[in-house]
Amino acid sequence: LMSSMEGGFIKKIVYYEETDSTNIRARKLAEEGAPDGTLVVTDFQNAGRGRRGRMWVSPSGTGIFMSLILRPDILPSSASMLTLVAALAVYDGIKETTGLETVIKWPNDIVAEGKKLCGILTEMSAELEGIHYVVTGIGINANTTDFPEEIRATATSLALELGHPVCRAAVINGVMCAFEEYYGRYRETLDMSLLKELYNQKLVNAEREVKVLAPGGDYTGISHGINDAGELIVELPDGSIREINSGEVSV
Ligand code: BTX
Repeated sequence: LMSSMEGGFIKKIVYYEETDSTNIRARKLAEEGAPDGTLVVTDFQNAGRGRRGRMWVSPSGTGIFMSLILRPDILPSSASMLTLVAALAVYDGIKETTGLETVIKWPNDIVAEGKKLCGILTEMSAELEGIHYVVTGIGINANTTDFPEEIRATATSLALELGHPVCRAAVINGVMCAFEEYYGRYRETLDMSLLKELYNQKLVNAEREVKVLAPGGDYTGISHGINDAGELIVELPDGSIREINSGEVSV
């Protein structure tokens, strides 16, 4: 099923039985010249990573761990929007292949029943004038039913939500098909203007109180969804508006 994906938008699939992190592998392959549309997939990550040095629990035989190499002609400041494009693709791919309805938690989580089902990590190699490549890594808890103690209360999987295991290759295929479509729309404008409305519909934290964890101090406000640049629009209690960038803050 997965090899049948090669040829269109996905130029090449590189599969590892086990690796450190598909993001690390994808970066290495990109440095060696791997083309736009190379997808790196593994069954088991022994050093799966989240943002800011956090780790991503990546057990063998049950999860989806994949990283896509992209070479769009964009400024470094636009790369973080690819996380939002990927989130839409994961939402759609899961819906199409399993029927499960999920929500997006800006910027990089897919959530079901309030628990984390998927995380996305976008990294890039860039200069001020442009990027060399972007790697968008996606981790989906597919058939995992037993999580380590530290995330047991906050993590879930497709199998736990659906009550039965899923075919991981089918989910990967569904997510990549959706990614191709959304990435195409992103490239028309190089921002989120064509995808903003759809994204905001799926957003769990739209029109709700959010806590913003900012370097200068935490604050709360009402989220009004994303703007064209993919920033979260937050209205503070005094009525002032802040547009927050995913690189700077967490909600
Ligand atoms: P994040 O920093 O937003 O989330 C990391 C946090 O999520 C951890 O600190 C932990 O609390 C929790 N967590 C860890 N593992 C899981 C899990 N399996 N399910 C639910 N919650 C968990 C999110 O970072 C970005 C994760 C990207 C993962 C993909 S997998 C393919 C690619 N390769 C790689 O090393 N990373 C990406």
